Amino acid sequence: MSTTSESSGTPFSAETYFATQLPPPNLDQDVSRVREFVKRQVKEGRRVVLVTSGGTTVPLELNVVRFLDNFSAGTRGATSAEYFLKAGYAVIFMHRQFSLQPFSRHYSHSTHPFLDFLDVNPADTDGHQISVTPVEQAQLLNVLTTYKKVHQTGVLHTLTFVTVNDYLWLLRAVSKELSVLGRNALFYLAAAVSDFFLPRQKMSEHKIQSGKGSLHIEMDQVPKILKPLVNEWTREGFIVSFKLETDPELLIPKSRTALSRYGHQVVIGNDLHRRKFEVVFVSPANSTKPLDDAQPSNFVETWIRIDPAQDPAKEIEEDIVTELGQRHDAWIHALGQ
Ligand code: PAZ
Repeated sequence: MSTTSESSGTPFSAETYFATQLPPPNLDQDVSRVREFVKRQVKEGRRVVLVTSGGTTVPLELNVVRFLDNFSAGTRGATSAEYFLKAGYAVIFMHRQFSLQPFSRHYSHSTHPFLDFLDVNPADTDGHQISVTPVEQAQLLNVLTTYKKVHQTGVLHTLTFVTVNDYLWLLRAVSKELSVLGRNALFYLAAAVSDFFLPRQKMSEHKIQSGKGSLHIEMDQVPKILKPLVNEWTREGFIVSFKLETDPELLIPKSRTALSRYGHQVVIGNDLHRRKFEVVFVSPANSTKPLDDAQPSNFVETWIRIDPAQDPAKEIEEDIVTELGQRHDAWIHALGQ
């Protein structure tokens, strides 16, 4: 693998990153479709939420055979997108290719494969009539009806990424497009984005060969993208980021640090093993004061919990989206004064 001095030691700034790493090939096309979508939503008076979802890969070779990945299945993003649609938002769903998507997530090939509940009508000797197993009918009808309605009204737009590089370029471009919405834009950044990457200048062109003993790879830090998102790309949008930790002790301190560093509105902290039934909203206690993350009184924490034993069908994203809808409302009205 070749090395350059581009990044040794000093982390990439967002500016250096975009000056040295190549955009994904479909970027212009993706952006013009987003522009059309946003234009229509503005005309029809809807709020728009950008939901990012799923994990990013970090390729190790230019002709990529191997890559690093993470655990995210995209459940949080896909589920939340459905509740945002229900709450009247138009949704730009920016997700990792092949991760879960709104509506089809109910029929994931690994947890609920649809072939298992389709039957060939026994009276149909040609085998041309397919029916849905009775126990599945009510839910399928419900999901299908909402799905069709969402597509007819044109309130869901889907974009895909694979690598962390695709993600960063898309996020920057889409957030600039959303800036025309001002305070009516909401950013819900639930994707699990790699903190480290291999700049293309350091990548091997071809498949890394074995036979030379162990493999040592030094990765660079992915630039902290929330800062330019808040300060440059989209000024008035309501920005919600997620913080995932595995040590519960770190959840609140790290969420506070993110808020004071980037100056956005909410960090939703979640523990890897408890994320499906417990999250914490961390936000500034007083939005006009500069935040010092060493001062707990500068922050407010609000826990949202559900009890799966009481109601197995309940999804925590429903409560997350309700809470955010109210906060976004308050944000719009506070800025309007
Ligand atoms: O995709 P999923 O439902 O399996 O997991 C969701 C999540 C834990 C990735 C998300 O809630 C989150 O915390 N995203 C941000 C992760 C981070 O970069 O800290």
